[in-house]
Amino acid sequence: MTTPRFVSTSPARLSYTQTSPVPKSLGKDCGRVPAFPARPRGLSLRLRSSPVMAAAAGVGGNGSPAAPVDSTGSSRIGEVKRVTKETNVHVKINLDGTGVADCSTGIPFLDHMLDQLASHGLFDVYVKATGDTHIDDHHSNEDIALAIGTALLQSLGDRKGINRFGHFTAPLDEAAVEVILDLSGRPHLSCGLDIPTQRVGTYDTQLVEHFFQSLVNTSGMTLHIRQLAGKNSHHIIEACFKAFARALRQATEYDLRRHGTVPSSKGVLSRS
Ligand SMILES: [Mn+2]
Repeated sequence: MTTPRFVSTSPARLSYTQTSPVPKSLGKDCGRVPAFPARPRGLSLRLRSSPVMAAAAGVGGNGSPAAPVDSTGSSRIGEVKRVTKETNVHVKINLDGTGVADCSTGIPFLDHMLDQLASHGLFDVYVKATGDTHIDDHHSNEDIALAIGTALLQSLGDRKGINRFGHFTAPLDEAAVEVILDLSGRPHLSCGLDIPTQRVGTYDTQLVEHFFQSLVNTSGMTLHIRQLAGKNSHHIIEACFKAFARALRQATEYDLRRHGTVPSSKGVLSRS
């Protein structure tokens, strides 16, 4: 079965702000605008849509009310390219997507879980990664989660008008997992999973908590995961990702009664 390509719903043109020298290693990506535009390090990429395209977009693709049109008309898309000696990761996330997943991480079970994130969050999730999986999946798992967290941080922008909180409990047969999250800007993870086997397929089940810890650290999210029931490791992890996807969808959707204001009594939601 072929997976449809990531579809970006609205960006009409791209502009780079804050000029700085482009690293030579990334230079070849900077002279053109491919389907997934490279984000050179040190540059801030702004995706803008025209008023016509914003109107055509109508109701938000994630089932939320249409995004309030802000002064910048920014799309809620985050993109990260992360290259180290251990891994090469490219992530793109559209919060207002339609559930399209295009994920190839080198870790088959993680591909399956990221498909859950897209499908149940109604996000468009693009992840391409290569890494030192000949050692084990640790570095790839961690760096992909770090990049997804950074992409979420970017896509959320100033977090104006969103619900901020999300809470969902997902069952999968005998398993049930509850996820509570707050897009507070403050990284915190409490992970109460009790996974009975060391591996699912080739995937080390210790890496589930490490995935969420890494994602929390870069996104600035408070995340509580609680396992209510479960005996089968695959079921427990999949229920966890499904609950996370739905809770994140809820938190990122718009609360129309907020009229585009920041959902904080402090007036600011940031990581600082
Ligand atoms: Mn690590």
